[in-house]
Amino acid sequence: MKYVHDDRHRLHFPQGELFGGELVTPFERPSRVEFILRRMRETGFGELVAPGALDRGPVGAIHAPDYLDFLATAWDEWVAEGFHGEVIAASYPARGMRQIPPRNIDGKVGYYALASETALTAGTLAAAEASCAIAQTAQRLVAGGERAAFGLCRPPGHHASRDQFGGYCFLNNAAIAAGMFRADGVGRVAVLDIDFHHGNGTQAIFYDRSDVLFLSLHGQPEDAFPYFLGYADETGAGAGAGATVNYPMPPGTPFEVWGAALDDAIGRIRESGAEAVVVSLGVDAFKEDPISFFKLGSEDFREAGKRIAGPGLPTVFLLEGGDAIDAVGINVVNVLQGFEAG
Ligand code: SP5
Ligand code: ZN
Repeated sequence: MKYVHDDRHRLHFPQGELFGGELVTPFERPSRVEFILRRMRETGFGELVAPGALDRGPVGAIHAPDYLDFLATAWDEWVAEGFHGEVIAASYPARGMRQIPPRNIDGKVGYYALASETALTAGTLAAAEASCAIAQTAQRLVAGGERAAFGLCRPPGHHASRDQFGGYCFLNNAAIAAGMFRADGVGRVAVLDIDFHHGNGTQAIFYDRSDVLFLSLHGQPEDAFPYFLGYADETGAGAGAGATVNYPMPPGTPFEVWGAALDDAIGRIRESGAEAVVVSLGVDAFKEDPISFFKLGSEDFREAGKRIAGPGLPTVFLLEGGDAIDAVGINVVNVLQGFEAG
């Protein structure tokens, strides 16, 4: 399988993540990519491809112009305001308040943020655009006839909505890739999100559309980030009724239960008539992930990959979450190897 990567992800490495009232080194860090690359090389898996230039059209089809403008100007405005730290949201348009982006950058960040753990820095937009270009190149490989491709996207994307960043995400790579399949004339696309966290951004982007099916396996919102979306009764709206499927699961969920949800999701992809699949490939369902609570082992990821291959559809794998430990490389490559064996 071809895989797409380049080094520009390093431009995004905030010093701080707001966690338990402290600023800690972000869980989402550059070494995640190194662990995966090392494992790809160790196992001789696949063939490295460099990304092409970012195609801004498909980005603008998913994200709002004012949001893209915010991402482009936030750092400079923050510095001009006299702030010395990284861009972190502190004030939000909460219940009962007006949803109007203010002029002041401190307020504007709150308007365009969905959570405060994610800091934006000088290099963040460049890294997010490079990550998106990786996703686009992986999509192009598959649209061009490859059975599958893997994009080592960093920063990840599935929490980013049309006009909000957070959960370590800025541009929604999976949504942009799915939109590109549609623009290529693929009638129906499925986004299968197996990251431990609910793909709130992807869900919101496609919630009222029938042409992109969204299925997500995740920690239930009662207990897990992003907390405010991902319940089972969210099934789509309007033309999109029935095209969103959520599998929220409780702390301690083992592979037997998670795998049954995966089988159900795959069955729905088969029935939907989808002609391509985008997999939001987070491996934070792993039992040792520090911010998650499922109990998958490394071999379970291989089995998951095998099952994802079942429908025989062209498939783009895009990296989402999964912590920076050796196992992140093993688990990602296990999914991809399982897919190829499946
Ligand atoms: C892409 C991705 O995986 N984003 C995840 C963002 C999660 N950020 C907030 C994490 C809060 C975790 N709280 C865990 C408590 C652990 N005891
Ligand atoms: Zn995650």
